[in-house]
Amino acid sequence: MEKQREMDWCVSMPKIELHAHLNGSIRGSTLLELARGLGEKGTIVFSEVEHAILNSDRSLHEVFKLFDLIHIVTTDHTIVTRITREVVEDFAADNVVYLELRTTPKRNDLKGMTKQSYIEAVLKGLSDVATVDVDLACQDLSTKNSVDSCAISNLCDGTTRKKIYVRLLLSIDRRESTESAMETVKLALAMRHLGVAGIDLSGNPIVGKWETFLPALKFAREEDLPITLHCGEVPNPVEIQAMLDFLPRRIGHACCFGEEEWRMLKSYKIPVEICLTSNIRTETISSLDVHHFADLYNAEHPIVLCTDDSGVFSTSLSGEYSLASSTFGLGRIEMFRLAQKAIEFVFADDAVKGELRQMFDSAARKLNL
Ligand code: 6MZ
Repeated sequence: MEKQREMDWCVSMPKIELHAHLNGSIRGSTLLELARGLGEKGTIVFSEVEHAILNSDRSLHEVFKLFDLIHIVTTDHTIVTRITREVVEDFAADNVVYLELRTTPKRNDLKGMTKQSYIEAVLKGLSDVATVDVDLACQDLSTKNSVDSCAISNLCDGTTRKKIYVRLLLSIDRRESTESAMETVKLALAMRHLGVAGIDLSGNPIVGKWETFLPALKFAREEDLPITLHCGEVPNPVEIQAMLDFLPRRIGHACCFGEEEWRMLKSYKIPVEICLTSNIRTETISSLDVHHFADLYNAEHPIVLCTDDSGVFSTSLSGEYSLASSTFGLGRIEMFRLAQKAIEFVFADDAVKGELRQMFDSAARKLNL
């Protein structure tokens, strides 16, 4: 009962999500429905896949096998559009007021999909959201572009309905080549006015080399495109140090840091996107009582709670706050302040930050904080 009350309170509070992978946030019911459809067509064996989807205890290795499966199921423009719409609606229903959604642009010649058309399908999904107003870099949406501008103009009509700011980060997958990573950065730059706000480096941490992605990441930096890196999901001191020395705007996870890496991180004050449930499920952290959240929180190091893959790990951002509260003894004011501090780490511009500050101030008054 008490637990449910705290969860309800976490839902009622405005929140900022900065580390959510689009395809990892897919609704479980949608994934099963799509997989069943492919089973009927004989593309996959549904009974085998069903087991992989429903089994919630997965090691990091198994999670990446599941992503391969999810990508088989989601290789269509219309499906990408549907998933995007549902994911944004789910975050909005959880009172997320600012969402940075990251996704890896995919090319699929069989479906006539290019990296650009993939992102256009994502943008179409944002314009299809019906339950909430989506703010997507409004000021420039009127400019003619390859996306149906009529379809998205209604997102910025200034109504007083519930609103969610959405920005996209384009992910470079660690399996990609230097050229492919560069293509993603160039695409992000070309689509900046459509709500693309930055670059992420993600994918299976035991695959690929930092040097492969460095030219594209350096180019992004030269062009003022903010960067976040998945860093230290597995022990790899050389790579972790190189990543920290690169001074990304944020990093994700930081699970396998040694003493020297903690020292560097703290001295550089790089904000960390923390995904508690994901870290436990993938066993990159053995248990919550040894999770680095506590140390970073007590050291007042910049951190933000995030979901990572809310569909794959059956969680929500409110669930992550509730978990942090029950594990680390955070009270309501502390949780609210933690959510509010994330405003300073978003990749959107100062105008959006200003509006988020006002939203949080007014929520604080309503919640009597
Ligand atoms: C590293 C992860 C991840 O891009 O198809 N991804 N990369 N560590 C994680 N921790 C568990 N969770 C998700 O979303 C799925 C992709 O996001 C990355 C992987 O590259 C995965 O294939 P998109 O929308």
